Amino acid sequence: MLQNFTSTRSPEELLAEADSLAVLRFNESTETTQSLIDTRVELLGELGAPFEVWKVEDASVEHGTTGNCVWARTNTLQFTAISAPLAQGDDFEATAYAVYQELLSVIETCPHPELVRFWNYIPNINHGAGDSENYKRFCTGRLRAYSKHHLQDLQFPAASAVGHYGTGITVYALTASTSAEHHANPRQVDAFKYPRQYGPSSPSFARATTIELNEQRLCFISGTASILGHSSVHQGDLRLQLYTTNDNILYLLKETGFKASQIRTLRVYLRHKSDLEACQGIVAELFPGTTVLYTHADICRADLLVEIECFCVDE
Ligand code: 3EB
Repeated sequence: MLQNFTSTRSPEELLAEADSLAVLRFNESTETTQSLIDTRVELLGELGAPFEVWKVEDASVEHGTTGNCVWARTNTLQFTAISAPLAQGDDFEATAYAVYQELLSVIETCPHPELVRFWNYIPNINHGAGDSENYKRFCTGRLRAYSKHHLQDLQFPAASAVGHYGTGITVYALTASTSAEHHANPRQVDAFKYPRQYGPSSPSFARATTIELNEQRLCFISGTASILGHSSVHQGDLRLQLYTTNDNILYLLKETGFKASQIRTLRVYLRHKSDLEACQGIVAELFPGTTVLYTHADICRADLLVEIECFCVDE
């Protein structure tokens, strides 16, 4: 069974465990640890300095490096990560293209090439005006790389794309040997069909992706925000944005055949640190008893205050 949790043990110790598939570090750090994935996104709350861990109970994990990618795999799942430095003035489209091109090449030739879930962490995501906003440039580079690998709309996996205050782009991906099913949200326009006003290239992701693994179904709900149709709603109102986000997540649970009680972990990306307490209160009301990780991250649309992603297991 795939497990997702946080731990305050050292990354060396966590990575040394035979069944660790991925260990993720938050915040910017100058220490380098082989195989540790740096999100650079800042953690909020009183968790100390935890690491996020994905592990597969009783599996044996093989680790490797191919070019700039680090990967770890069991007999059914693979995590692959890549980071690229970005200096001021570097072109986000070119960097996104290079990162995705290399990542997709490694995935394509691995034993578990089915795209399930991608995470994108991008510095200064909202910098730049109009079509030159970093996120929009990123979307163009990502889409070009997907096209080069003959992947299009309905093959795009669940994803999150948020900003951080560190340096460099990090993308990491979960892929599988079994076929993945990608899902839409009936209340939202598919991201890959967003109209031109959101940028020259639409974002390449599905609202949710499910896989079946060892008779268990797993569901990855993408970063979900206060968007109805294709429009951001409730600008400036954290509470109403969270209610709409929650509704969107409930629709996605229904679409994918999951129940709210099957949500294992939530990750909340919050634009303003000062919203933390209010956000914690509302999230605790909406998702009672669920393990939540709060991070300080800019959302890819400048008018959104919060985005939430979920990992669910059917059992
Ligand atoms: C949205 O629904 C909000 O570009 O990979 C959410 C999840 C969002 C993933 C991505 C963007 C991405 O459009 C933004």
